[in-house]
Amino acid sequence: MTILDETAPDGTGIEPEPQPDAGTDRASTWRTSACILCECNCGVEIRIGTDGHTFERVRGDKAHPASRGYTCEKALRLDHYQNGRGERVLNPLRRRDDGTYEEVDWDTAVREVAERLAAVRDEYGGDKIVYYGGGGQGNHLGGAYGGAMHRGFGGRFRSSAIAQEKSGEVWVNGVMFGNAVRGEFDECEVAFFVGKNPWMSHGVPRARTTLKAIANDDARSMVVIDPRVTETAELADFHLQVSPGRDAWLLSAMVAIVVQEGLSATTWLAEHASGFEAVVERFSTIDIAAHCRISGVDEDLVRRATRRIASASSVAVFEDLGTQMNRHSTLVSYLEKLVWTLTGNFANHGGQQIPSSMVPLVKASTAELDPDRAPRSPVAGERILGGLVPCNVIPEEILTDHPDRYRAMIVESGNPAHSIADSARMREALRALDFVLVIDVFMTETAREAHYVLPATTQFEKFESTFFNFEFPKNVFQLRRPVVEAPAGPLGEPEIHARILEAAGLITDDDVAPLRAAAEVGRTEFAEAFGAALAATPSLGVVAPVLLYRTLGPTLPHGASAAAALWAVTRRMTQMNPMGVQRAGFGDGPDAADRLFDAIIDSPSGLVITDDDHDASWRRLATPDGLVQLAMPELLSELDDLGVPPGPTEEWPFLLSAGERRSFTANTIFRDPAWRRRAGQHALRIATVDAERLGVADRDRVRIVTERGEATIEVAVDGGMHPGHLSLPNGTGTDRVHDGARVIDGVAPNELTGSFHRDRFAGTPWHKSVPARLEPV
Ligand SMILES: Nc1nc2c(c(=O)[nH]1)N[C@H]1C(S)=C(S)[C@@H](COP(=O)(O)OP(=O)(O)OC[C@H]3O[C@@H](n4cnc5c(=O)[nH]c(N)nc54)[C@H](O)[C@@H]3O)O[C@H]1N2
Ligand SMILES: Nc1nc2c(c(=O)[nH]1)N[C@H]1C(S)=C(S)[C@@H](COP(=O)(O)OP(=O)(O)OC[C@H]3O[C@@H](n4cnc5c(=O)[nH]c(N)nc54)[C@H](O)[C@@H]3O)O[C@H]1N2
Ligand code: SF4
Ligand SMILES: [Mo]
Repeated sequence: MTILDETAPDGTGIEPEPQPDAGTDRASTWRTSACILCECNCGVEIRIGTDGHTFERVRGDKAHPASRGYTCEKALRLDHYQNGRGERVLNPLRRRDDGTYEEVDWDTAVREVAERLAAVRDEYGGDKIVYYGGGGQGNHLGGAYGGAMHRGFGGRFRSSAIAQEKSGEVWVNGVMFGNAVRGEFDECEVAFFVGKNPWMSHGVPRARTTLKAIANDDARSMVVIDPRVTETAELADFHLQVSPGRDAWLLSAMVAIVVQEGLSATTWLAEHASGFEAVVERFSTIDIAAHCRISGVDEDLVRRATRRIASASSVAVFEDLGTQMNRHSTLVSYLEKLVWTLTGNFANHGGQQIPSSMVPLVKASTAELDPDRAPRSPVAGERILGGLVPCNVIPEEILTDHPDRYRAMIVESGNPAHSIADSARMREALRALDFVLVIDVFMTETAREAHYVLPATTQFEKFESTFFNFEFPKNVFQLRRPVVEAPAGPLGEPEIHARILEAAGLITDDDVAPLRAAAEVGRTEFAEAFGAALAATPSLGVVAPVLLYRTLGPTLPHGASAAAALWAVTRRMTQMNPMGVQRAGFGDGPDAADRLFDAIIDSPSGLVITDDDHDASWRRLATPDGLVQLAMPELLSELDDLGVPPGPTEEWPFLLSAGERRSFTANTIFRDPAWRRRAGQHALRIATVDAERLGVADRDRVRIVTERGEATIEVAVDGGMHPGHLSLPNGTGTDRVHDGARVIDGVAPNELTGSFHRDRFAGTPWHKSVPARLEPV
């Protein structure tokens, strides 16, 4: 039986401390890894049972440089991922005509997958093969190799969950700073959370410790914009309880207060920013009282919160899904950034920084920022940002007779049939494709629509890491080692992609052999040979990560061949930030990158990869004139007409937030519902006044109806909910086989959402304000 720590609370205010090993000195079985459930990837130690696979205990790893022993309650349940009742796929599966699956051996599967991809490429062009996913919250290494496989077949278009959250912010950050920006929450005087509940969703290292430190310090303050009295809002000095979906009115009022009360950092702006006049002109006419009234927040409170931000020596900010998956999301992202840039909070100690990065996950390219060259999706013509087609557009790009429609999809470590808006339409789109390949650990909602399912090893059976490296000034990276042995059958993603490329003849023995020989001689010889091979055969460049895996990979210590792609990554990073790498202890000169790469492989608990000074943010500011760009004309003119404020109508008296992060939600990473111990984790939150008006009590069941679907669900009456607002958890509604029948646990949020309601700049969905009504059952 699995014994997991039950001591950790869930949002009750007590932070789970790393538990000491209760006297059973079995040090040899504690293995170092990380939690895979959110972008923080806290370092953990896992005690493996004598059976070799059970996670008996999980505790925080004090040696991890970012989490330093911290975990939340979710990490303690990682056994439900590794050994849970999810339907694990152990052998490659091929779909029969009747929709059932048969097991085939790897050679057959790989050969047929390569043939099917090549057939689509040859008939329609490789750009008709779209790639989705490439990593979840804990695994990005596979995506590096998957991207290479996709490009090897001529693929151009890709998407991932990031394109239903961050795209608008990617564009705004790109224009204003030319780079991605993060807050220094450890050091800030004021923390500002916009549509973000870090107590539950984290995103900030050691979130609960950090939030409590701010709350307990009279000299520091927290400002939270959220329609619900969340666990974070309860700790805030200023909770602006906005009416759902009306953040654009609230944040434009805040900017107008800065401008009209003369709170701007004018001296700082004169030196560091351009476009101030245009902003002043636009915001000097905003009717602050009217905007506050529409937003539902008391004007005096808005003014006091804004003055607190303006008077602070530093402000760290995090905007997240509450506004990024909502009305006016790109505009709101811009307004939020104006609040802190106008008040001088960029590149100051404790403020907003541009951290170094291994791989720029959330950054717009130069072409994407150029209106004349900006890439667009082939059918719907939607803007591509951060290299990603907006998730909401994917069904439109398939369900059409447009000649450029996608014909095949590779899904790796993602579950779009569950996570993209309008699941019914997404399933229809998958069924309309000539070919669907899914690479996953489990039989998911998406895998059930695939022609082939290739089984991957779990994240605890292989080397893994993420590129969620956003720390500043010291940035952190961890290459995790396997902690349990893989069962026979599944393979790591690098191996899967290498085999597919080889079966298609896109990497040959002639490509591999000389490089392999050079790698055996030494790193310098390898670097020379690799550079020469790419120069001689430029087409090898697109599959370079897989080539590294096959050549450099086998020479790496500890069996870390999957880390081979990091060799190129660390070289690029060192080239871009030699000072940061040097300050982190890797010296300078031509071998610094190799020292960093070797240190990564030798540091199972993770390490500091770059140590920046505060001027680093200025050096990374990549705008044409080297100044922060305050004016975004397309967005300023949006303020001329914000439209009808969303709110209750006769047909749709509620706005539903479809997908709230709770103590026991973790996207669809756990497919075993048993991991959720607490009652009510599946329930629909409703405000007390609304429940009373409708005559429903806690735990009653209701029917929720939206434009796209309906579901029956238990309610949780919540005094902290804004009237007219409903909230459904994310990650529920996954299916599994129980006693031979398929059962669904909870409501899948995207059975209720639509893909046409989306931001007109970034295509991001309006999941947080879906018009809805409730009916008795
Ligand atoms: N426990 C847990 N943690 C997670 C995850 C998980 O599944 N479970 N997933 C991870 C992932 S992938 C992500 S992207 C992050 C997301 O992290 P968050 O964005 O923090 O998570 P959410 O709960 O989706 O939304 C945040 C808040 O938005 C508020 N909100 C709803 N409507 C509005 C509105 O109209 N205006 C404003 N201002 N706020 C509104 C909600 O009340 C909620 O408190 O969490 C990560 N962490
Ligand atoms: N309505 C609504 N929809 C939402 C959201 C919302 O708030 N509301 N949130 C959105 C957000 S922010 C996100 S991030 C997405 C998340 O949705 P997705 O990005 O689609 O992914 P996950 O649910 O995290 O599932 C990841 C998949 O990876 C698989 N997996 C786990 N480990 C491995 C591995 O080692 N290798 C491989 N190959 N596969 C593995 C898991 O089994 C799972 O199928 O959902 C989005 N959808
Ligand atoms: S869920 Fe996030 S905050 Fe919690 S332990 Fe895992 S990585 Fe850390
Ligand atoms: Mo996410």
